[in-house]
Amino acid sequence: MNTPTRLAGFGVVAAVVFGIALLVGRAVGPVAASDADSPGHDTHADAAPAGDASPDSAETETELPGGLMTSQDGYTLTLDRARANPGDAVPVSFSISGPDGAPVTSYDVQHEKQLHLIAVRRDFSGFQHVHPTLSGGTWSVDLALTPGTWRLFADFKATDGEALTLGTDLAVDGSYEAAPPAQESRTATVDGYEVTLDGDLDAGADAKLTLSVSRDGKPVTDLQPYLGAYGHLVALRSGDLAYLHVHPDGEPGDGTTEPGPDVVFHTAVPSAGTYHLYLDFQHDGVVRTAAFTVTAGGTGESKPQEHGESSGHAH
Ligand SMILES: [Cu+2]
Repeated sequence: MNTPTRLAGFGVVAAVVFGIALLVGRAVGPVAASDADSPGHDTHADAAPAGDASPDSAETETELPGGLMTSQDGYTLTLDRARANPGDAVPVSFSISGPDGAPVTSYDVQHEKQLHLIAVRRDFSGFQHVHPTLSGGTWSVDLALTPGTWRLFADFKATDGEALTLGTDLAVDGSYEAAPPAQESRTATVDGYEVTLDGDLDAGADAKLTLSVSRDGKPVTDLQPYLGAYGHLVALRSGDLAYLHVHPDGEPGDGTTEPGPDVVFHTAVPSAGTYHLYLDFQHDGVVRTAAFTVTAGGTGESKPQEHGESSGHAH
């Protein structure tokens, strides 16, 4: 596929994860190219059905963020049961069928796992990032579920396919009160850790986000690798829960990447709007999640966040 080619041009390959997520922000490229009908630009020729000259059909395929669809490229995510009772450890199982209709049983390892499952209630409560176990084409895991509608994201790469993130809803019985709409929030406290987020999101533009971890007022400088990185960042767009999964600049053990307190990410969000960001990080053997809410402006908009303070970190 053309993914590697595009990423090479992007220049922040380290930030890109599981394939398509960040390409969303690159969508400007293909659109402009198709308008110009540049010779040698064969992406659309490959993607569009023969005889269909409409650029729209091809663009739709290449521009969608991850996680919005239950079925894509022949792969379909199906829950064994789309309804569950609430509980602290609710068994949830699902399968992913391939282009031949049969459950996929062979997956490539990405970031140390064959499949990453993200679960979040649709009002952005109860984020979980877990790793189900595979048995005969069925994935199983326990989730902590409160009443409400949950979105499940399966982030995987079937051995015969491209990296995909499929999404589906799980209805959890019981009455509940929806969480209030999130306000902009750039400081998170979890288990005595304080995590701050510095940097702005801009629709379609590369953004540098610096997350800094401290405990008891002291910077944490001995973060532990979790799934091959000092942090994993999931961004979900408010409204449709479009999914982006971002990994930080640098890797543990590469000789230059410090184990905190800063973890630096580069990402590009597909549109202006509000994004919920979840940082998974590991310290003292425990993985914790820090949650943020950030509003992305359109290109050229001014934002209240101060840039200057983070510029001293030479990463
Ligand atoms: Cu994972």
